[in-house]
Amino acid sequence: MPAPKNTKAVTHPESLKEELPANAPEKHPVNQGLGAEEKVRLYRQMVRIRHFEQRSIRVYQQGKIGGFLHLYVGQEAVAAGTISVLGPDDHVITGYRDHGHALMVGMGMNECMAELTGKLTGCSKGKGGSMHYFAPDKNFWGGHGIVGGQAPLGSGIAYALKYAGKKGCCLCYMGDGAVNQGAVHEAFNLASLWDLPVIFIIENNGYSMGTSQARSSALAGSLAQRAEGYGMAWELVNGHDLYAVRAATADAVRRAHEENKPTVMEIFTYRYFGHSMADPDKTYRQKDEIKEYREKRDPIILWEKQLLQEGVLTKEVAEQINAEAQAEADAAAKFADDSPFPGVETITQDIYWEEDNRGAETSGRGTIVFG
Ligand SMILES: Cc1ncc(C[n+]2csc(CCOP(=O)(O)OP(=O)(O)O)c2C)c(N)n1
Ligand SMILES: [Mg+2]
Repeated sequence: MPAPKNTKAVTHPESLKEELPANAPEKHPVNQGLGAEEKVRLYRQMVRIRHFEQRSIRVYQQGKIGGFLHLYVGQEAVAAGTISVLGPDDHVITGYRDHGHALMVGMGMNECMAELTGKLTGCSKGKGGSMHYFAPDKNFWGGHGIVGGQAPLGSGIAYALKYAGKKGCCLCYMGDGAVNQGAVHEAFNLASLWDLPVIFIIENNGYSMGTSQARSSALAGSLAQRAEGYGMAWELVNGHDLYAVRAATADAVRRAHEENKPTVMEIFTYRYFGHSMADPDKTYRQKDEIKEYREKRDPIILWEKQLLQEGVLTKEVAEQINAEAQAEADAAAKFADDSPFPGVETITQDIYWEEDNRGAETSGRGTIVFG
């Protein structure tokens, strides 16, 4: 059967040009307060994500990664912009396209690369792979393979924060396809009903695997607008503009911290590679569309231009940051190569907490997490 025509797919980039409000996000207090060093740090963080991803492609091609590999290239400003405004009691949970978030919360390239290759030194001891990065010590709760499955968990984390009396929130990321899952709507409902400090972030990259948003989602205006049905605040955000992402996130975090209210943010972004490395990406979108994003809307190029213009970055420093990130990713690939696989005796470990901690008190474990 021939691949269905995908003529409506380009409505996604068009919506960016025409519909997003130009509200001078660079003037938002969260951006006005950014020093030169922090701006360059954000650049470095996005560049590190990109080099990590590009290096992981080679590792995959060398046959060292079993299972899926979902790349974040093109979406870097979403993780960088949102996570960079968080405080110590704010938490993060996401789906399987999780490498960018993991590096942003402070996980190291070594533990992430080793996890991709199933090594014992990986963040999940080599048992989770690409889709299951975890770092509870960094308030990072995965890494989930079931589309939309993280939405009820994100609401649960927000519930726990409120219950524990913390002034914190949970950023709960999902794709544009995930918003059609029943579990997401159950999570929306309870988040609003119980006034939970959760921020649902739809990373709208225009596609769910090989299906464009136009072919999969019924909507009045936008995916985020569905929040209206639940009485929740919502916002559309240009995901190629770091200032815009930070400004919108800061508003949502304030709403969560001060009012215990949820928000739905729909951030328009784009992935340059296929859904996963198993997706040859030849049938459902035009090469020109990818080219246009790479050339005109690349979040890293745009941020670099911005910083050059502001005089806080030079071409030489940008090149040095790129070279360092590449070297760091190379070193991580070597670290993964040199690390051992988990032994067969570990196969029954880390399945159930209670099994690994027999006799230990299981009630009140939330206090360990949030205490
Ligand atoms: C419940 C469930 N249904 C189907 C799948 C298979 N699947 C994996 S990713 C995906 C597409 C999701 O797309 P989107 O939510 O837009 O996220 P993106 O991959 O673009 O980040 C599907 C259908 C799954 N993992 N879980
Ligand atoms: Mg998508």
